[in-house]
Amino acid sequence: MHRCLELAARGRGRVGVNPLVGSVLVRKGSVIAEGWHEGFGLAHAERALLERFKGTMEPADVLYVNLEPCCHHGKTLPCIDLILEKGVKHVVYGMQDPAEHAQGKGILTLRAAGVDVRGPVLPELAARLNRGFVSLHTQGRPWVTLKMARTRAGAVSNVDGSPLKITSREQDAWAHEFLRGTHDAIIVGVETVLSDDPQLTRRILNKKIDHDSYHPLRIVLDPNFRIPENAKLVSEFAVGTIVVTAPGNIMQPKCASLRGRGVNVFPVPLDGRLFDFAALWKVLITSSGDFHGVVSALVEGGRRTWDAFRKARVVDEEVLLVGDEY
Ligand code: AOF
Ligand code: ZN
Repeated sequence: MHRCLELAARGRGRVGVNPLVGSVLVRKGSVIAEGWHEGFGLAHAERALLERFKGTMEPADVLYVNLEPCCHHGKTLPCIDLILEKGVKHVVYGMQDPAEHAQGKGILTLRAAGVDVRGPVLPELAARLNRGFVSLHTQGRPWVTLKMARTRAGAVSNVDGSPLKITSREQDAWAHEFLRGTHDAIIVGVETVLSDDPQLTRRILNKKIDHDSYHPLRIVLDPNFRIPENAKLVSEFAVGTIVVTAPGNIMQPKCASLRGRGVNVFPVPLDGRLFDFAALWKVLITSSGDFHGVVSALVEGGRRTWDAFRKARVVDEEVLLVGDEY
């Protein structure tokens, strides 16, 4: 199951609103085939494995998968049909699928067909890996982590509001590797773009770590469409950046210009001076064009953005980095 979770994580940034799923086939204690869900709309993990496996299934072979196999017709055919067709007799799953079309139906159907199904195995780790997918199906919105940094004295910026370098190289390395690396998107308010002109990429701080493979999407909340056209997020790093703004701004020439560079500009109605959260989630969890939705977001600031998320009671986890000033 640990191997399933490792394989599953390879789908990060590719599966959109789908779960991260990995699967292994075990014979006499050894893994003889592997598969994982490689992208939105593509084969599920078990299907990827079973289609790739060219050997003959033996009665004692065990198929492991970190999410209950599906029995519904979605963008792909039900995995349980292929599991039965290939003659798999033993299945071990990590957790039940919280989606309405599942919730144990896959397990029951396999058992009814005579398959020995065991689980859940390591359900806490499985649910932690898929906390975004679980949040989508239980809370109707992405999992939200708030990231903050402050000095030991409590400052989050200089007295005049200008940015203050608070965290150490080691803390930055951790934030890039483990925080940015485990969320589908980073969210910032436009104030942060105006004051810091950030890149919001995962940078190689420790050359031994391969940060190149995965970069979360970058989302800027910009009600009044103040983002400068020369901001790094919409010039150097235009592809993979999403600017969310009030619907009235879509007619501005700047919108066409940003879209021409590959920036996604999404209109979301306001509720007072801020975005209507329900409308924001709807846009973020809906697939459109090359955007397949996000189920987890790391809110990196600034202060007003943190406050808005807290006030709306949509924060699942807060990470506080305490540093000296650098
Ligand atoms: C995945 N990958 O490996 C597994 C999934 O629209 P579809 O056909 O891609 O179905 C998506 C649903 O299938 C998803 O919500 C989840 O309930 C189930 N299992 N999905 O994308 C996988 N095993
Ligand atoms: Zn499936």
